[in-house]
Amino acid sequence: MKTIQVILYILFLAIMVSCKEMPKNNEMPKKEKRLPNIVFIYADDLGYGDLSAYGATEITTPNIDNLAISGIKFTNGYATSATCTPSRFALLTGVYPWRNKDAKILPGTAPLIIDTAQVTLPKILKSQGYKTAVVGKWHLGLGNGNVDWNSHIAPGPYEVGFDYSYIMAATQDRVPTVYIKDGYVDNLDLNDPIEVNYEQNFKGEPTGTDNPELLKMKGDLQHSNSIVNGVPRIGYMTGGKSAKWIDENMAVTFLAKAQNFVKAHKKEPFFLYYALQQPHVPRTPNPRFVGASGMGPRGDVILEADWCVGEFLKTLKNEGLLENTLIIVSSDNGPVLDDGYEDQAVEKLGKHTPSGRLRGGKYSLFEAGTRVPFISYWKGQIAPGISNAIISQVDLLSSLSKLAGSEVATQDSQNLLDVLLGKSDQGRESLVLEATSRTAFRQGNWVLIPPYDGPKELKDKGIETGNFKEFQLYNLNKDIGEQENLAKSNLEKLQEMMTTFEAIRGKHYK
Ligand code: NG6
Ligand code: CA
Repeated sequence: MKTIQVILYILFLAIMVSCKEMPKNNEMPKKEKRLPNIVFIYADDLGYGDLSAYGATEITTPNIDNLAISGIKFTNGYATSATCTPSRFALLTGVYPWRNKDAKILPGTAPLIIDTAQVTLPKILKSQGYKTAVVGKWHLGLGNGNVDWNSHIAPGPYEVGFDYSYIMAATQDRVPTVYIKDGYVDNLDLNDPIEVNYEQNFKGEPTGTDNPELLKMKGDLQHSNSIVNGVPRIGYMTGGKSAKWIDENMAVTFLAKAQNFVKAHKKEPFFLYYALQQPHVPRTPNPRFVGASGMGPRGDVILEADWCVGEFLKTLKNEGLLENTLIIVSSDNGPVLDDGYEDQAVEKLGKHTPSGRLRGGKYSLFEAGTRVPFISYWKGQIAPGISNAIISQVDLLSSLSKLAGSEVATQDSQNLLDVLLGKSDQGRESLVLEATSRTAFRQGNWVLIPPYDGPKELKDKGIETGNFKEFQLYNLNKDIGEQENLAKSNLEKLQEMMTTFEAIRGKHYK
């Protein structure tokens, strides 16, 4: 049996080698066209109305604006979900997040929620010869359920398809508050091992609840566990002193890693997933951005994020990579003001409208939960324009695979490469939207939101979740702010949409 396998393997190798040599023997060898680099820049909680290119007047984001103006600004670009983990899951797998019951906001100790055998965007690109990297926020779980933070942490980004990773495990407001480089906590002193627990504190460790005198920023009850750099977090942690991040330096830390990666791999096609931490809480601008927006920390970190994009673009330009790099900028979910810390996001908002003209925000089934800034830019290849085509981040798997010369279709991910490159405005016909494990449905210019309860804790905080005891139906063409519920007056449309929605989602979608 074994000998047969060996012979087959040798045969296979021989065929592979001869195939590789073939072009040399051709009379007219084709000049190999280099595949374009792909950079996906993903903001965290950036709203549809948070950029000046998308209509903000109280804040100016020149660097991202420049991409939107010189590239394509999508007005109907969507994250798949109104929170982080599910959106990131869909982005990397091309699968709607509601198909995976674990694709919910995860604690820092959660296991990896992507099956390591699953097709992913970085795996496809890698198989096409790309060097792949993720820098920034991960929030898709790590390990198999019982991570030892002091040794190799796996499975994680590498097993999902990233050659290089420099990440934070979950969110900036959750422990562990350390960077993880290629599966190892960066700068860890093994004599000061890290332990993490989301249930109970470690003996002698101060918490936000018990030691308010140590805080430079106050958190609500959920954000009042371990204190790191004067900021109380979700979850408890002990040890790892030398490895703890300094929040105010996080932006430049990730930026430098992103820049170094593209510099190191400029000679081969690369895919960089650059996952910015802003403007998620805790909002901790570097001193040079403190006060820059006049809007408090939330505005300041949006300016900081915009600066990071500008600096990163300079690197691409200086390395001569701009003409061969497709850049996509988007956000993982809509905006939120008060998300657990007293940082004056509400008080200092002034006339700024983070959701633009859309209703709702993060956690919401209304449009602003999932409709986000969505920009594609490729110098010399994409003609500037505005696209109203419906496109979702779940489509990037098929679309970018196509760009890299591979045709991979999943049940949910549509190949919209031509839309992304501005060659077509035929986007999706319909799209399932998700927020806190509930789903709504957009079809053409109509949105259907089935009746749902709760989540009460969000409603109590004044968050417009979009959940209501009756059906909601909106015509976005006439009512982009989703004010006039047409469910009762247009039963026919409601019925038609319910049928299509249930065909995708199943009858037991609740
Ligand atoms: C919520 C947190 C919120 C934020 C969010 C994750 C509470 C009360 N709120 O549970 O502060 O961390 O999770 O945001 O704990 S996301 O953008 O990563 O989905
Ligand atoms: Ca988010």
